[in-house]
Amino acid sequence: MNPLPRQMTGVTSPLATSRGRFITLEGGEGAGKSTQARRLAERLRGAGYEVVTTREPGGSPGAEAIRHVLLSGAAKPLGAEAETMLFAAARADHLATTIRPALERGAWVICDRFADSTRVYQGSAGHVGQGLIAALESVTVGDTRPDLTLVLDLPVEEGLARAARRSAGGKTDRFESETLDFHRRLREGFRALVAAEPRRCALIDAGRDPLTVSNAIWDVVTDRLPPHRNGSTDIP
Ligand code: T5A
Repeated sequence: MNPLPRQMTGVTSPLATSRGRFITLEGGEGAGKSTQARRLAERLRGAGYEVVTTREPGGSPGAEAIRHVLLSGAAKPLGAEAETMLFAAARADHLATTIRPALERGAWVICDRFADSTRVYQGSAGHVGQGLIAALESVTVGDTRPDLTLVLDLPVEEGLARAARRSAGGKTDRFESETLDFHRRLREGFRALVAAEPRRCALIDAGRDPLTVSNAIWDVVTDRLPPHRNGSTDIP
């Protein structure tokens, strides 16, 4: 589980006068997104940036309330389309309350899951029509699209085993308890997303140890989001 969004204040950002950068982490269950979001935030903070770490569903008080409804399974009887609309409602509040204000003041936002999770969980794996998903994304996300999406990829069985070890035999949530076939469709869906949008997305081999994965992520971030075009200092 992710911690609730943390916000660093009082740190001077080298990009304080321009829009911040928006990085999302995506992937199947237990891929290591929360672990890597924390590590990336630490490195960016070490470089002097204000960083907001957040997550979906959730990331604002209203969206956290909707998260509970979704992940407890309470919304499942309403059907996949209704769940999709609830994810969108949570996202709209999260964007308005947390993400856009942070980007506007020049902070870097690192978000554990975002709209691609809806495309893949509800769309590719859950069979909700792409028309509904695209319409909701257009209304909620608008032009607040991620600058970079890191897709953490590893075999389904390994991800589920990690998630199970982390919950130590505790209850699985609404999506963890889906079939193996559903989780395989998720992996294929995320890989297809990277193939379709290679400029925005990067596939990260998440089957390696956490330090190796975080070094690979750092290489992608420094390569794709060089800060010097704003006249600020390089990320070391
Ligand atoms: N969802 C979400 C949708 O269906 N549609 C949507 O639009 C959105 C936004 C969210 C659920 O909602 C669904 C997807 C999800 O099912 P969640 O509780 O936020 O649920 O869970 P997840 O996002 O799936 O995150 P997890 O916590 O399950 O996995 P993470 O964050 O990928 O993994 P992490 O970092 O917590 O690591 C899991 C375990 O593995 C270890 C960690 O220490 C931890 O114990 N680990 C490693 N072990 C070995 N090697 C490594 N490299 C490791 N990295 C981490």
